Amino acid sequence: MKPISLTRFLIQEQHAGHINADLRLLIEVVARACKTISNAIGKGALGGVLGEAGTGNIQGEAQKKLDVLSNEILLEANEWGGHLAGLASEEMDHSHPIPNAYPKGNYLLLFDPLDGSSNIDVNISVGTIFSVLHCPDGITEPSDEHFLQPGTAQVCAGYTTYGPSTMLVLTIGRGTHAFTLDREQGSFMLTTRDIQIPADTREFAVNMSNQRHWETPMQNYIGDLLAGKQGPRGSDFNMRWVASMVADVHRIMTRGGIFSYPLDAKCRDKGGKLRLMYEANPMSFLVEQAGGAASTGRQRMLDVMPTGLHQRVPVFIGSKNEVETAVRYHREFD
Ligand code: AHM
Ligand code: MG
Repeated sequence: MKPISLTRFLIQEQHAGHINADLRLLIEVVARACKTISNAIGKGALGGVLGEAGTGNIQGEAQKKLDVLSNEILLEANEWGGHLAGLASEEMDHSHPIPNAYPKGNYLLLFDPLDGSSNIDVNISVGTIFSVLHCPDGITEPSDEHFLQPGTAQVCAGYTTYGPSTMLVLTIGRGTHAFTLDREQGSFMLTTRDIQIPADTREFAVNMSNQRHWETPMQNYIGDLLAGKQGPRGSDFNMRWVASMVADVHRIMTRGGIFSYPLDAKCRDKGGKLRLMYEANPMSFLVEQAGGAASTGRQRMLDVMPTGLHQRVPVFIGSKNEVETAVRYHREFD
């Protein structure tokens, strides 16, 4: 049977009363912006878009040309549609209220326009991650504080992975679904409905070069995985690390696994490496909706009460039983 398009999927969800017209439009606009980003990435060196932009973001990280371009594409596409009250991006210092010249809606959109940007110049998968919240009642010009809502408040989350094929993975809180971009038609087509992440796994993803900087429970957890069949876990575990969170989480969506970016001595002062609002929360919503779990190691990710727009957190995400095991190592140590 021919797969249905994202447009048709969203109209069906609207008719069933699961989303309203504004949220449908918002998702369509984000998906369209992701197609534009996909085209820019696909051109590679021919498009003149590789390399450094020569600027830095608020977190002191060097921006790539594609970081800046992807941010502009998402901003421009979403500003005038009338479905948003404001936007926030990993690449912008502060949130961006919709200018008064445009119609306004009731949603807030947050995004990491191009995640994994260290991989752009080497032609390895990168992605876009986004999260949608309600704008608090009575607020027409939201500021940073209005975005500080826990992950449980998300009404929608998704990512696009720009790999051998471009895929959009989406949740509106009713399962997690994957759409593949049909490049000839220019449409995202529903290719997996209701993704189910296996509860058990023998595959983990972590930057092992940080091992000496980790806390004791993380050292113990990974040490036991590496001990293999003879160790306390009684199994040989395999390791994969793309260094693009979107690609690593997409692999877990497809065949299970655990992804971790824990606290380490280098990122301890910042609270972790990955960002709660643009990376951890949307990915945690998607993974939970696919039967997986997500934690900081000490707390369910979606329950974390944010204190800053660019706040960072430790991340353990993926197959349910494996995430619970990693959390147990932390609980028993603390
Ligand atoms: P970015 O948003 O600046 O691209 O940073 C986030 C990325 C994640 O995609 C990835 O998991 C991690 O940083 C890679 O870190 P490392 O360079 O330590 O491997
Ligand atoms: Mg990122």
